Amino acid sequence: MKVLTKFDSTWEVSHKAIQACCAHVFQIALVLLMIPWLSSQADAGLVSADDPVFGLDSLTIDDATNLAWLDVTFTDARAFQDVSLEFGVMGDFEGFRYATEEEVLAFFSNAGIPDLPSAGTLGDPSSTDNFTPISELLDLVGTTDNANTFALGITSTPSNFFGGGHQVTAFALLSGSNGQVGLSATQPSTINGASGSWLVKSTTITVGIDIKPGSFPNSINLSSGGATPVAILGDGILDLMNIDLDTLTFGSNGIKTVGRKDHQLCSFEDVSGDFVTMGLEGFPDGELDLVCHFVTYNIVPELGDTQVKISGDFMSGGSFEGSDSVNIVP
Ligand SMILES: [Ca+2]
Ligand SMILES: [Ca+2]
Ligand SMILES: [Ca+2]
Repeated sequence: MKVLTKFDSTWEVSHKAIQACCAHVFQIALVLLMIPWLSSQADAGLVSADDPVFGLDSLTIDDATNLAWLDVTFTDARAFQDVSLEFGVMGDFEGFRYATEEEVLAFFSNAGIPDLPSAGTLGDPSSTDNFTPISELLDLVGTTDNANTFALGITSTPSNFFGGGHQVTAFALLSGSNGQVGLSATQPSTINGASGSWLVKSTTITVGIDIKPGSFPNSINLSSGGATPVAILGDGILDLMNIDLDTLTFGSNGIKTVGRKDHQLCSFEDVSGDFVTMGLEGFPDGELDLVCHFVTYNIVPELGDTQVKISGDFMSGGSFEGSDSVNIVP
C-alpha cells in the first residue's frame, strides 16, 4: 500500500509539473479536438492548422477566403486524373477539391507575394521582394522538389497552351535571392515527381439552426412588423461564444441582427429540442443555444422561399452556416 502511495505521489509531482509547463498545450489540443481543422493561431492572414486525416500542420488556412489548403507534399507525384478520383467518400482526399488557377494566385497574393503572373498567362515574374514571402509560404505548404526550393501544384483550370486540354500548374520558386511565381501547363495524365496538386476545402462548417424556436412550421409573414428569432443550436461541441456576432447574416440578402444602439439582439437560451425526430420544437435539451433576431420584412429566403440560411464567422477563424425551412405566408 505504501509503495502504491509512493508511486501515486511521484505521479502527482510529475503530473503537476506537466500541468504547470504545458497547460496551454492541452488547451490548444482541446480546441483542436472540438473543431478539428480551425486554426491554432488566430488573426493572421495564413495560419497552419491540423487536418484530422493528414495530421499536424497539414493545412494552411487563408482567413480571407475561408479555404484550407492541403500541403502539396501529400499529392506529390500524382497525376490530375488520379487525384481527381479521390475526392469522394473513402477517397484519399475526401472532402477536398482542386483549386482554380485564380484561387492559387489569390492564395499567393494573400501570402504577401507581391509580384505575380496574370491568370491565363505563362508569365513567371521574379523579384527579391518575392523571396521572403515565398520562403514563408513554402514553410507552410511544403515543397515538391528534393532541394526544397519550390512548391509546384496542378490546378483545375484548363490551359490555353500547348494544344489545350491541359491542367495549369502554379509554382512558387526560390532561386538565388529571388522568388519567382509562375504558371505552366501539364497533361492530366502526367506523373511528375516534382509536382503535387493544389487541393482545398472550405473551412465553413454546418451548424444546426431553428427558425422561430417553439413553433413549426416556421411561418413568416414578410409584410409583418417585428423580428424573427433564429436559434443557432448548441450541441456541446460548437463554441457559441466564439461566434462573431458582427458577421451574422440571415437570408440571401445578408441582413444583420437588429438591436438598439448597435447592440445585436442575441441571447443565450435553451430553446431547442429534438424537433427533427420528436416534433418538440423549442423543447430544452440541456444545451444553451444562441438566439438572434432579424427584422422580418427584410428577410429574403433562399431556395424558392422554402429555406433561409444563417451565416457567420468564428472569432478564431473559419466560418459556419446553417439552414432551416420556412413557410412564407401572405
Ligand atoms: Ca503545412
Ligand atoms: Ca421552429
Ligand atoms: Ca438547446
